Amino acid sequence: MDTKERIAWLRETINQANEAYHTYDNPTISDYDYDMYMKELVDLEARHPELKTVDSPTERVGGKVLDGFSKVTHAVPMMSLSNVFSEDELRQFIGRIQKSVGQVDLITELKIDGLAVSLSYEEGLFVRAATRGNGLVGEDVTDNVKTIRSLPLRLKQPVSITVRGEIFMPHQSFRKVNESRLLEGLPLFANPRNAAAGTIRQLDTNVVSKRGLDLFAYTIVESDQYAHTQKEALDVLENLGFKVNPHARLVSDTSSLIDAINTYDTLRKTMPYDTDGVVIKVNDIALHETIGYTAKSPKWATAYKFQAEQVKTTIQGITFQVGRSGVITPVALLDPVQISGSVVARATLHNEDYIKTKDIRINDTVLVHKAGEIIPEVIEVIMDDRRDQVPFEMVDACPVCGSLVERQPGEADHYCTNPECPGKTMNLLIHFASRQAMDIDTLGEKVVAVLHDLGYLQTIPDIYGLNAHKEALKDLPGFAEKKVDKLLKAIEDSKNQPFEKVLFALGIKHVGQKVAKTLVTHMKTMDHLIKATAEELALIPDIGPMIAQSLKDYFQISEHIAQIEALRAYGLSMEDRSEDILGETFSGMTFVLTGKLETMTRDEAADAINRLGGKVTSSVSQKTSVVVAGSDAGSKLSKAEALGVKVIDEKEFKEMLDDTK
Ligand code: 1X8
Repeated sequence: MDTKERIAWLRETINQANEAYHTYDNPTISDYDYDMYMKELVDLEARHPELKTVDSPTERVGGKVLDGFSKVTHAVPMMSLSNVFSEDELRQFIGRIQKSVGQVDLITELKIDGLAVSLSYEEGLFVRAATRGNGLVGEDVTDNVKTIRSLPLRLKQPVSITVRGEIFMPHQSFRKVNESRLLEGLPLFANPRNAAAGTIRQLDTNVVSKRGLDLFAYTIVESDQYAHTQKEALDVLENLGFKVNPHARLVSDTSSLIDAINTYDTLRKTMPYDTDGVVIKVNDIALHETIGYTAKSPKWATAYKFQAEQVKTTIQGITFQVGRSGVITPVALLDPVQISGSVVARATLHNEDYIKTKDIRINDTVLVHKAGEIIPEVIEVIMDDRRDQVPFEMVDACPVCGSLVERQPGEADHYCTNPECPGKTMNLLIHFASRQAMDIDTLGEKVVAVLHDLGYLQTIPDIYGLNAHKEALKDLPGFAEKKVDKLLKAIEDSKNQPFEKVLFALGIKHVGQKVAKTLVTHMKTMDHLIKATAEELALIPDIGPMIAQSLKDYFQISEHIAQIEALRAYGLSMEDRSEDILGETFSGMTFVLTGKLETMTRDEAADAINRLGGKVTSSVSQKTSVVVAGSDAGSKLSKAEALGVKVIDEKEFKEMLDDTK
């Protein structure tokens, strides 16, 4: 097999595996084989760019950073659906249709709770995806939609066709996304629909590729050219290679329609994705024009909306939690109720604005639901039940230490202003010792509270000074000798945790596990990290300006630096020892990478420079030591030449690296 044939074989094999897995839930090859084939194809395409095609499965992995989204005018407007909320309204809808065209068959389909997209194909090749926008003009989200594995990049017939469907985030992906956001200290997505919409508006296609979005196709635009009925249109979509929801049903009278809706309402509770109703359409496509349209929606279709599971309860009190960064979060204490399968007794009230906007008060009767099946949330107050409740006031003193509470302009959260607030400190100490951080097994919430109250633990470094109080600790009630020995041993063992764990354990705002790992990979040592400018930090992939600023703010505080030095003195790791630093050959040198490199990515080149003690910056100045210019280098190269900065090509750069081996 020559390279061209091998590439064709790999594409075919990966595409078939993709379709089997993502469209039919029926895997045909192992994840391992899939990854190996994909890697081989990526490598081959990198070496033979002339053999790359727009429908290659490697197009799905992302790798593009977009500047924004351009506007797209829909050739056929994307209409919305009218809604009905009761059996009565449903009968009226059917009555109007029968008046217009007589007795007809209807088709029912699940209404997927995501965001609608329009997908265009030319001669079978996927060319564009656009959001609904205002129905007439949407946004071009082609690069992001390409990463959705169940979307066919090439149809099974070379047709030029526009298809509409719904992008959604399955529950499993939603849980994973929020779990990792929790660890990163990022705000959680309230529900899968927001998560899907937020993801589609991401500028980094790599991020989109990893979020686990999915897509059901449900409409062919100008479908009369392909089918006589909507049922046939769904079959056409499936035969072209789209993922089509399997729960469509034909009904021919109102009572079987109502039966169908009730079946869907039971079914949806076990579905692995959110649905918010049933779409009901006239099956015969030729009748659509006859029945017609309003300005906004077709008269031959409607959406029957399900009631979300909302439960009535009362707010018995509002309490305030102090997080490790000092954020004060109001939490409603509820009369416990069962919602979507579990007992709920607390619901976050987010912040002052949330409470004020909804005018939530203690003793109010409220409706509570689980946002995205997970996070209990107060939706609204039942005002008819309100008696003489007093309006909510945000606390002006920290509920733990009594210090002043402050809200910065432009922020929704209140913070405790006391840097030594025990609430903050205790949560920070608990976080530091937690399993994902330093993993000091026996230093849990209760032990921290006791040792903190007795004055043994005020700051993080105090943990490592505890062995000096060994005898005193053994005399404390509930601290038998064995327990103290175990605690001190766990503390001693934690000194072996790698730098990335130490960095995460410090509890810096926005520095979760993943961010800590990325920072360590790129900066290597605590000293580099402390000295890095916000610009240098923001050059690291996945590190945005918000994280960069948070790091700068943290290191600005002298107590934080003193703590880090104390921890270093106790023997904690402040540098990456995973891949030994190869040397100091590039120490003191500043590099700028420009243009396209052939044998390595820019990230890999930057890594190699960092590992040899050098720095990489984005712009050329007098201070730049060397510019590495790949092919198509632009203004940075001209600037280097103008300033007389040394310029080398990729080959010379490789030789420099080889010399250090
Ligand atoms: C919206 C949706 C439709 C369907 C499913 N889910 C939706 N969110 C469907 O037809 N199966 S149709 C539609 C619309 O026309 N706005």
